[in-house]
Amino acid sequence: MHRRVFLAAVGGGIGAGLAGCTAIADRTEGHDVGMSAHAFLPDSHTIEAGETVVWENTGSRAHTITAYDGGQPEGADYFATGGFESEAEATEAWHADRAGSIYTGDRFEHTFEVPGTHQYYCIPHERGGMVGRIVVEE
Ligand SMILES: [Cu+2]
Repeated sequence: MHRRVFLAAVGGGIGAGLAGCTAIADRTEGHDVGMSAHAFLPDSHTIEAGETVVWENTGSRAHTITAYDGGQPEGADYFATGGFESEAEATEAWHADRAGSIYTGDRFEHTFEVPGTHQYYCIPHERGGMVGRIVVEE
């Protein structure tokens, strides 16, 4: 029964590595930002306001996508894997039990409504330079 519901929900998804993320089942063209061992690929990605960015962990290590509290335009929604509502909440949860980690093939998406530069990082690999930004144009 449960399986049947799941299959119905992803019916149009044509097996594009969508495990655990049925919300983007209709998106078949792939991700916008991938990940290597310690980098977002690309580290800067430009979209227009109202567009959705899809990240996919295309590397072999676990990563996070964690917005910098102070690195968002005024009025922008906070975003982070794990659904946390602030950078402090995200980092505390990650240090406690690695909450917010995404693994190989996992995806995360966020819709950006506010123009400006949105800066984010990967908690375990920030020191190695794993930082990125989404530039949202009007
Ligand atoms: Cu990482």
